Amino acid sequence: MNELYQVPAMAGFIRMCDDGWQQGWHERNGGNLTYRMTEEDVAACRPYFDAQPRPWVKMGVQAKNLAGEYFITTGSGKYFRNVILDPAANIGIVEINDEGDSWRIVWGLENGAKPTSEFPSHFMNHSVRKEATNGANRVIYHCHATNVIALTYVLPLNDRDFTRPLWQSATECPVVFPEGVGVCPWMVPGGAAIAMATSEKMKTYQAAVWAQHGLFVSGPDYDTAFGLAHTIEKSAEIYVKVLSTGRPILQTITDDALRAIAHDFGVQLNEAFLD
Ligand code: 2HA
Ligand code: ZN
Repeated sequence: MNELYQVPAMAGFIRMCDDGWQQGWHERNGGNLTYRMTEEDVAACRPYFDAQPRPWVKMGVQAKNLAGEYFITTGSGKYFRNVILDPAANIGIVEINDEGDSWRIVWGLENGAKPTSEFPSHFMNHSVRKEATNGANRVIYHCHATNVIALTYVLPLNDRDFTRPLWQSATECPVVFPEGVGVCPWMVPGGAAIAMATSEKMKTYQAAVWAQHGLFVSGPDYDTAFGLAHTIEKSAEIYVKVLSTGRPILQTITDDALRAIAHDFGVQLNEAFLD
């Protein structure tokens, strides 16, 4: 089993869970992570799969472009804090059926554990991001990023009004998420409705904010996805600190400065979000 944990896809998954825990974004069982495996990842992990896969379970959502894929996923009710101590009990590998509407566990999630309660959201977002990135996207990550959540109480819950202060609060931001962030209103977690609302946003954005709940990000690999969440949360933290001083904002990054960053770094900023 130790060798399974050294397969890069597994090692990176376990490390990212621990990174998120250490950031303070995963109180109790908060947050979830899924990774769409490559054929090489599956081949490297297959020797460790259970002799008998567990039964198929319908998801309530369907994506034809994910038929036959394998995902590493955190477990429902499991704590990110514990993943590094006992991966097999807290995460697992699931296979998707030919219809793209059911999963079955092929490794891990021991003692009757199930994939994350947000698996339908992750699944729909994998489908949308796979399509939007010509197959490059592999990671979907949901965390309870403290300062992003705090801002959902004081900023208008629309994409433009949420993106602008984030772009203005850290100079890297327009380079890291030039299309901006999508914002979903408060919704009941775990169901098909939040899955559909989020995947609608993820057609345009790499990241979506869930009001009074957290952050949902995507990326081609663990570093990029975690880095995106980290960048958005850092910027939110700065803005929260600025607001917390209670002093008027005397200067910020101007729209022309944002355009200049985009020009020099060769990214296309979402012009609809600029004045
Ligand atoms: O896994 O964060 O959104 C617990 C959650 C649900
Ligand atoms: Zn959550």
